[in-house]
Amino acid sequence: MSDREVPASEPRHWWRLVAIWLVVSVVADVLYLALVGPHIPPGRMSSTASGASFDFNVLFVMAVPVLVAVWVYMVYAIVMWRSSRGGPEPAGGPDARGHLGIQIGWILTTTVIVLFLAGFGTYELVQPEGSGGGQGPTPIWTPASHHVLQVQAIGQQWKWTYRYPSFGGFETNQLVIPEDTTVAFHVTSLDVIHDFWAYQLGVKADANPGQDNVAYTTPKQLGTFMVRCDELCGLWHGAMYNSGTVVTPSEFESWAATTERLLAANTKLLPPFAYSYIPDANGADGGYYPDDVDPYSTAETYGAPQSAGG
Ligand SMILES: [Cu+2]
Repeated sequence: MSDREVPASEPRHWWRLVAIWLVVSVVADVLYLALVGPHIPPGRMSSTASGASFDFNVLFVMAVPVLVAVWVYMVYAIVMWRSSRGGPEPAGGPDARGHLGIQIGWILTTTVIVLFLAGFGTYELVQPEGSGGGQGPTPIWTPASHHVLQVQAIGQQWKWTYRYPSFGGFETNQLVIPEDTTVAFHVTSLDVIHDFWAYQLGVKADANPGQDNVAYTTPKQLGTFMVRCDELCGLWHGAMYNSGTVVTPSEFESWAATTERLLAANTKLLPPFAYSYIPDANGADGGYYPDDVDPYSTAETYGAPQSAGG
């Protein structure tokens, strides 16, 4: 900014503001990264969770200098140009209108920030393997690993169950997955729209009836994570949650083999594993339950209108 219209006695406000902004921004960003950054949710439990935490930190580190610029200017103006300091009535600073430097600087800075964030955001959305978001039945961004464990997450009012197609398709309400193994969650629903949200894994995918919605992640830490329904799905939506566990690959293999054996009798009563099920409680025309165990099949009053003789 030019000093041409500023009296010689005036301090160089512009350079002072820039210096204060620079120092406060650097200090605030360093403090943020040291004190807050490591604790930003959803944490580091999986590849996709780490990615989400990293993105939050990048956004915050970029936003802080913008916030500081506004606050520094405001505080500086309140202190320097308040009328109780005496002197002549404040008449505003040097002209900004028509100032080519300010115009170019303003447009360049905002353009660079917005374009960088658009590019960065798009890249981060793609890697790794779609960032833990549901990609529909035919994912574009697939894992490099060829050892991918398939786990089906089935939402229904109001609980989650899980099927393991590579272990005979058994169904359980326990979500157990192995560490350091890429997992493909196949998310679907038997009734209304739910949303499978494995919070600490950074995985979130809509559960739609009749749809197979795939989301990938690779667990990186042992422990427990929360699973919540994140789509308002009826009266007990708020109670639709359980937890999952990341165990070592060998613990997983033995858990899965044991559970497959223990549930073998139940698994026989289930429909064969499929990537989605027709959400029809009557069962007679392809619903999730086979006719002989369908809890609704005797009444046949629920669901679509019945044909004659039904
Ligand atoms: Cu739900």
